[in-house]
Amino acid sequence: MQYLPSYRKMLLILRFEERVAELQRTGQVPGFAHLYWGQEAIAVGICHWLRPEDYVLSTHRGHGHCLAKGAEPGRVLAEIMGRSDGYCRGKGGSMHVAAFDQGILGANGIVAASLPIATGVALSNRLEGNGRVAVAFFGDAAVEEGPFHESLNLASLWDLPLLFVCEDNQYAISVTVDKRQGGKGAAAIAQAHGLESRKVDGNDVVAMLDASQWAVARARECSPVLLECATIRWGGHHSAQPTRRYRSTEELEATQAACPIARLEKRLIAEGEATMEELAEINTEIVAQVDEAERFARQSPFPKPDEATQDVYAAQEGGG
Ligand SMILES: Cc1ncc(C[n+]2csc(CCOP(=O)(O)OP(=O)(O)O)c2C)c(N)n1
Ligand SMILES: [Mg+2]
Repeated sequence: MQYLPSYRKMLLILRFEERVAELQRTGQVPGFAHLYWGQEAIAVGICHWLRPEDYVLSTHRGHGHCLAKGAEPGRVLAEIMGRSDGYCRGKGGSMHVAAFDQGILGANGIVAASLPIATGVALSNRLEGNGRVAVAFFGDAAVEEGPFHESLNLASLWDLPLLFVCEDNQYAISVTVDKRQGGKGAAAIAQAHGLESRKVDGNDVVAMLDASQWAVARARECSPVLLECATIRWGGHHSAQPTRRYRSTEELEATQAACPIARLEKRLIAEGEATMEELAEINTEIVAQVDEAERFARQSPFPKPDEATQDVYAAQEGGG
């Protein structure tokens, strides 16, 4: 298998997130953004095996899922910057990017919300017999929520074409998983609900591609599965949160060492799939792509005030 396409996608997500962090620092992004850097191998591994018409449901840390599924970087960045050329016309922002034409049914600020929504989508796919798969991405904290268990139970009971992807980065904001969960993690719980599951090194895109190929194929056969992907969150919970307050220097150094992109670079060079020069060229191309995305987003106007109640739920004439 050739890994350069996955390398490009992971690097695009990293360079994109670095740009979002910079734009947030300089006041170009309203509010905060929960960055996906460090977790790139998971979205890229899963989405590699998805068809354009398959669906993904995302989390508050959703930019990487959108880019891996095929969203245009310029339109994602415009959305994050609140501009009218964004996928949701600038009214969704970082935590609600949705691109229905790409099968991206939405990032989501509610922990564990992706699971029941994906379950409903998978039920509809099953009833229509359209052969589409739904993927629910969620963090380790979602495992502590009721909808996690309800969704796994229904997926198992109804044989849904559904893939659950737990991105276990060990943290819920600043609290580590060992202080929050008494069980053995998402993969073990999935088996208790009658689902097949596997644990994967989510920082190794080769392992992710392998496990994802199996998982997507099983889901397409209406045998729902769960992947528990071990990963590491690089930065703070969001772009403006200092992480040093609760993480030691050793832990932060280990974080950098686990970088999935650096790991793949070593492999590409060792196996002769690319040279250092070629990887540097790819980096230059990706930076140019992100520059273009930023140019596109910056030239896009903010939505007009008189459009404030258009394209949104729970808004009505006269407020309320
Ligand atoms: C139902 C619900 N409870 C609490 C919160 C507040 N909250 C936002 S993100 C977060 C932690 C999420 O951790 P995890 O699911 O592991 O995702 P990560 O941030 O690590 O990617 C919490 C508790 C929320 N948004 N929704
Ligand atoms: Mg987490």
